[in-house]
Amino acid sequence: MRMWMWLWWSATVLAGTGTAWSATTYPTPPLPIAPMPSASQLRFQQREMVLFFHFGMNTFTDSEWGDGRADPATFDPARLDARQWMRAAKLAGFELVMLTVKHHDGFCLWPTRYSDYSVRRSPWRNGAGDVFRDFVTAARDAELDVGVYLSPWDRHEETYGDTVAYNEHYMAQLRELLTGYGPIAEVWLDGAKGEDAKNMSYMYTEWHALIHQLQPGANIFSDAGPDIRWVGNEWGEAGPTCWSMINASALHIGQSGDVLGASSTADDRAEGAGAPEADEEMEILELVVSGKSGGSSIDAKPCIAVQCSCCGELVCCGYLNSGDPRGTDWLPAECDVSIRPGWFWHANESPWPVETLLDIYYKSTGRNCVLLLNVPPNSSGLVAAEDLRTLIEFRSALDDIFAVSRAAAAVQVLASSTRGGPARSSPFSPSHVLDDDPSTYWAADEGHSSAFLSLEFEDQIQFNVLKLQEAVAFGQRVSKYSVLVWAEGNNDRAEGGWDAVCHGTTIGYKKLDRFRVSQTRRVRVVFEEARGPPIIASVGLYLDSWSREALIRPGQNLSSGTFQ
Ligand code: FUL
Repeated sequence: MRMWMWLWWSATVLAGTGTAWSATTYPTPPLPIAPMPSASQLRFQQREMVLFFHFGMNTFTDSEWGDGRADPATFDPARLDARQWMRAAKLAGFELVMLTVKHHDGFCLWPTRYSDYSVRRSPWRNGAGDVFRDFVTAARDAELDVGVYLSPWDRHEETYGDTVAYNEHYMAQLRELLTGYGPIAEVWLDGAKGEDAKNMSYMYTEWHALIHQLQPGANIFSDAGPDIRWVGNEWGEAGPTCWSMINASALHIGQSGDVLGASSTADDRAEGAGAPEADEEMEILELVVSGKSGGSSIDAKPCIAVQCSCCGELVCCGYLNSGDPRGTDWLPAECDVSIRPGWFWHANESPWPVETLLDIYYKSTGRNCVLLLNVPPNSSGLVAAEDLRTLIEFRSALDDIFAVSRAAAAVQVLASSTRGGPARSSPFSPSHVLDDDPSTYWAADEGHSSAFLSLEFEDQIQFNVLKLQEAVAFGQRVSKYSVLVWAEGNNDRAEGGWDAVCHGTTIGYKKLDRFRVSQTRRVRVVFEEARGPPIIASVGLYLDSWSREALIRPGQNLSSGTFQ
């Protein structure tokens, strides 16, 4: 090709359709802002929900914290069928299931060589059974990943209290579980122990190293990571501001009272972590879990409740709960909560209504966290029929709300700026927020920490839920945004104008905001503040007819009635 023809061709293509880039001009992806998630942490957040099974001696003794003295003969789940548990998990749309193989009472659901207090001494299958083996086999058959909860606090084991001996014991049990049952995706290290527990130190550094050595793909949960952090309460609620970053060195396992964060000063928190400004710190209450959790002193973990400056709702606001925009560690939070008042099955308890589960979902998965929902099998060894019904209804509600995004009908997506612009030809074009591909995204141009996206529709659309997702592989960025809808001109307002329906702080992997039903042809999300140019993977608009208006709390300061 002659030189002039080549120049003409490249000028036409690059300026015209813009779909062809030469190797030297193709725009690079933006630089990430540290800290960044690991591959297994990203995978963890993409699951969005995990199903927890609390099952053990407590199931038969009607207790929550067994004292380790119940007779092994008491454990006899006549109809135990882990395949039924997995059917429940599949029907409800879970991908990861986790079992309490040893709770605080020390009774082991697998025939461990290191304790005489296990299924081996029970009448169940004449002592030849292994609940964890059944669990893992059924999970693999159902193509579900497996997690394991092994309580550090052990009220039966006689070495408990002797630091060297008990750490050897605990690590020997970890080895059995992590080498004998195939891949394990999550290991749950519960920080809970009673006030009467013998004093001793857990060798966390060695535990963590051993787990990662034996199961490199596993995420380790504890109050303080190293891969997943606790959210700071057991009713499944993250803070309305929730960063995946935190300073892990400020967290202390088992001392969850550290809700304000040891390393941050009050000024730091007011500025960044979503804590209220000093003059708004009007209502600081000690919240004791009631209703949703076990109801005994075990769950009376304190949380500082404050009135949200955005929506007026009383919200939990602690360091674990909110994370830290200046945190040096990527440690996304997991929100544990039970479908019933107790963690273990009790004949006189029933599951929460589906509206409550939905509310929990919005406040956990919808606030940049993973929901860890506990469904305790009963003393026959099956998921109770009413729990199964609730799970199925929960799934129907989620499918009903989120199956169709009204945003998909947008005829145009405009952005204030686009990396590698102009928008239409950039690989980071705003239209990527509407595709279902989490690996594509819109990136605002370099230097633009505030930016906006506008979705334009041919016909009026109705919605009351907004979904935003950042491409968190590049670090979590947005710290303040508003959602505006266009109101057409009318008698009061000839020209029409933008109305705010919702103000938010952080976004992260997934943020869901609920508000009163809006009807409009134009929706604008204004990213007001961020740690760098916003990078948005997805925007969705949905109509939720399940959430009850009754869940709206008093004190809202937006005319349109934000209630998230
Ligand atoms: C707590 C434990 O004390 C409860 O019994 C339950 O296992 C819950 C998930 O963690 O800390």
